[in-house]
Amino acid sequence: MAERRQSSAFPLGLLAVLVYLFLYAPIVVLAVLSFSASRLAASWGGFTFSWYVKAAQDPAVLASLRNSLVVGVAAAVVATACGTAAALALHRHRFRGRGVVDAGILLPTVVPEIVLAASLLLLFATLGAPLGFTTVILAHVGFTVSYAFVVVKARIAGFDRTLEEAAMDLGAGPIRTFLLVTLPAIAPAVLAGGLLAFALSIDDYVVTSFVTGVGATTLPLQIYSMVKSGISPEINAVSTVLILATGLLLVAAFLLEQGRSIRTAALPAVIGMAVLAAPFFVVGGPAVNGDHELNLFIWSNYISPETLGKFEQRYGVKVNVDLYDSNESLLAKLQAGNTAYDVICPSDYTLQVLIRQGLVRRIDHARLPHLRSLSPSFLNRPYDPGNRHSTPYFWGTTGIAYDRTRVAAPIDSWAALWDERYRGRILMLDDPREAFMAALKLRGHSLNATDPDVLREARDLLIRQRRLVRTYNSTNYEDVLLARDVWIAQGWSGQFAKIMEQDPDIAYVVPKEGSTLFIDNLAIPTTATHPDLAHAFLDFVMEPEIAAEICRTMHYSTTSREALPLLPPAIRSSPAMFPPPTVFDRLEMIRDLGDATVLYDRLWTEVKSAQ
Ligand code: N2P
Repeated sequence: MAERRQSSAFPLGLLAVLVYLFLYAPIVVLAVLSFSASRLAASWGGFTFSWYVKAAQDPAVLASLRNSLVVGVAAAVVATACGTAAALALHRHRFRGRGVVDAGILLPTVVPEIVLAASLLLLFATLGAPLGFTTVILAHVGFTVSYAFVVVKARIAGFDRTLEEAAMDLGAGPIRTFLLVTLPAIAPAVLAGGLLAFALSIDDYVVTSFVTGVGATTLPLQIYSMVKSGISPEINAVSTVLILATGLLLVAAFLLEQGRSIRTAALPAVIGMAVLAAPFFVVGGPAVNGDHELNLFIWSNYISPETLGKFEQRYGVKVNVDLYDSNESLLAKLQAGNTAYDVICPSDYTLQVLIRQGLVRRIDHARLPHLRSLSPSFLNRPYDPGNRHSTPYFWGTTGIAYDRTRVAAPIDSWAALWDERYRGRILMLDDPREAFMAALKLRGHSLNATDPDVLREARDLLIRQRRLVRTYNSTNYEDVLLARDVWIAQGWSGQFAKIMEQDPDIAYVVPKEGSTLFIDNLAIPTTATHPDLAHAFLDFVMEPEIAAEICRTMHYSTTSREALPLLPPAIRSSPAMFPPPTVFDRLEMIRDLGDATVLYDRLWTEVKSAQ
């Protein structure tokens, strides 16, 4: 019998080991790479500790870490207090419907996080609550309270109430009884609940991304925005610290739950907290000056920290940057309201929507002396006549970049993105209008088509293409091509122009069937809290030297006529950045399509969810 048990335990044990390996392999890889000296996030280049030092000195990382700690502690304290109170109340009072109340508290643990996030945002918008620290803390209390409740409830199930009665009989009032008898007995559970709530709060991305506002970026949001602006090993270091700290806090919570003493659990808890707080002691906290800040919401890969540093220096201010990768997310954020962005960067067709909905304010040309240095071809366009609401920032094209040594070069048609030979090696922008553009152009239609039959045909083409597509990516698509994860990619010109400087095997083409010309513009939201500084920023980036620097570092095409002579010849002659007139002839601009936008969204969802 004993023997049989042993033999059946073996494969089970092996299975358990494999499952653990599977679960922990990504974390181990991440942790190992965080010590790699190579600049590429996914390759080993010898041991170094420098990414940790760099992360600890990065003001954005420090600010977000501090925010995470403030939110985590506040949410944990409130959630644990509420969870404990609810657990005690349900333990003491028997009443009809108790089961329902009990289950009701657990609801947030089973509701999909995205639904919770959207409903919280809706609630705050209805109440007119400005998004920021308070809303993030309230939201975190909302989803952590159930966990605190469960942990405390499990513990007090075995709590002997006669102790309380004895204390009362001896003359102690309810408060004294609670403080001297009940609380000490359930303290380990309360602490465990608190630690769990804290760990969950520190880790959260989805809910936070919905309800946060300017200045309340937490560490997970910061990590994501670092991923968006190009993967660097610094992210590996930050992520490793985050995983280590939450892991230790969870161990402490687990020990307490198992009935271990508070002293035993103190060690992992204190180390976990210390790991999170360490960067503050190493380099001191970031300096923040609430009155002198500019909140910028801009496309990723659109401005460098160096350029922002120059603006900060000149005006003695701090620039907070949030990044996005689609016009749709910019629009969603602004339409939800209560954001405090001072400057945004919508594309032509999105600017048109924002103007119509009154979400951007009129700009004062008297405060924009450098407007004159821009090229007239980007001014006074139909989406913003007279530039009453915006200044053009960058322009570019959508096209295909590919590795000419691995595909049948030269490529000149959108059909290449449907070529079976490149199955699994194709990348498409994760963008409804741009993906549909490729399919529409391939069939000879306008990229602003609204005929449902034409759009359904394009949808079918895109569904057919799905199994050839390795990934949809609008963020760092150029890196994916540079690493040869794909050989052929749809994307926007600037980021491709950048990698073409590093890698002569990469070519860029605007397909013969035609493509998108975009003009992305700076505008000031109606809700901006620093409109003066926003004007200063708009003018700053139009100064010819600054405009040239932005163009040189980001490789998107400048709208400044006076910046052109200041550009190095390699950039001036880049066909991806400054295409010949023949290419212009086949470009079209995306227009806002009003009601038909809903159709695009629906069909795009069908493409993305097709099997
Ligand atoms: C920047 C993408 C360019 C924006 N990451 C295209 N409108």
